[in-house]
Amino acid sequence: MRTYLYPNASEWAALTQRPVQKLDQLRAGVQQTFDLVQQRGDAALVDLAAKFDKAELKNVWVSEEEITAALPQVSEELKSAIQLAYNNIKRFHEAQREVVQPVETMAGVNCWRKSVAIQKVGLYIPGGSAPLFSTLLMLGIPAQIAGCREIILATPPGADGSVNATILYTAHLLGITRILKAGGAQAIAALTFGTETVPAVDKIFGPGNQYVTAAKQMVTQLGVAIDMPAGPSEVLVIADDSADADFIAADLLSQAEHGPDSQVVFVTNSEKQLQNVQAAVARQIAQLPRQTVAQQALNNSLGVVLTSLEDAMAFSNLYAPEHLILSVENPVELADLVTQAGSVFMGHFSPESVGDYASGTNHTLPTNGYARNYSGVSLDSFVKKITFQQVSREGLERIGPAVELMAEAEGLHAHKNAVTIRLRKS
Ligand code: HSO
Ligand code: ZN
Repeated sequence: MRTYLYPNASEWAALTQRPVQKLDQLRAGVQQTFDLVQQRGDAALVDLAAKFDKAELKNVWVSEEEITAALPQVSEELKSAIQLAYNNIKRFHEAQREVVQPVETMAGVNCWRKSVAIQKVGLYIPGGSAPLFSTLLMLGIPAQIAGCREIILATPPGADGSVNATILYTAHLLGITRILKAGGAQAIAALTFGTETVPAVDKIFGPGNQYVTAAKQMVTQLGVAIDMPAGPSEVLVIADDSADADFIAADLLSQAEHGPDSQVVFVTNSEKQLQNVQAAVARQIAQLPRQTVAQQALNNSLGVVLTSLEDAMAFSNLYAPEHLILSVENPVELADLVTQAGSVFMGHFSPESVGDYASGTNHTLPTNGYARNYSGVSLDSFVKKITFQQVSREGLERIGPAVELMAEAEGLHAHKNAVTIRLRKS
């Protein structure tokens, strides 16, 4: 952890800089994958699974038998933990439903807005060392509440051609039956262009490696929407002397273990607390199975001491972290000053892990400084908001002259005429 004692405000911008993502170099390779999938459809997916996942696939879709066989492989304890998370996430996202509110903007002129599900969505769940079935809950639950007509789950197969049993169990719980064995840029290609068996979708969600990230960026040029631009996962912890250094170290390490490029930032108003946290991190990391990954992330991480918690908050707002933990005596006061963060964890007993898994909030959040201008995934991410209006004859008489005048002033006479012609007829 690089440490900085009382850096000047003029130095903060440099300290809050993320490493630049080098996605441009990946584009040519991703484009080749796109071409293959576009030309050869499912056959290309089979070839690419052999090449990248070392899997021999007879069918790119998970069969019903595979799902049935997976269900008993998940322990009852894990099933009830998943159920608890499911209930909380569902509750929190259900509350995001918007009621239609008709507004009579003037007599006889009625306007309203209605949320309508995005019809076809693709959910990408990475495989590999940590199969994130929790991410499937975070994407599948709002998709289900929104009423998306088709939900396609794409996830890479293991070398034996199978999909992780807990991912299959979670999909089953969510009622998702279309599970595509495809990872990387080829999964994004299949969801974008469609194949003989894969429907092309309207929006693609979910995290992935840099190929997936580059591919998702590229398909936005082709009319497919994506959840948000992605970068490595990150946490910023603000703590004062009231915090327990062991708790903070655990929070920093929980983010560091995600990947070697994870971003971990610790900001405090106490030099003593910085030392305590560093010592606690050194103690705890030795016990972690993923210590090599966590250590790499920690090597690029940052510990900063500032003169006040207000300064710490200003530093955090500049960084715009994906996760912000306020491990301070009065988190409510400090939380009022948050202007840029994906999700905020307040007080000493709100570790990021609870939000990652089960409290109810969504863990698909803006990284890489995008918390400046993006929100995390929510029910809104799965709907379009369509506006409607209905104007009566009397309403048109009231509003029409203003429209005619404005249309004429813009030189758009056909616009004016669409009103005039109606008002002229009896
Ligand atoms: N912290 C991750 C989400 C996650 N954590 C999934 C554990 N599983 C999002 O930044
Ligand atoms: Zn996490």
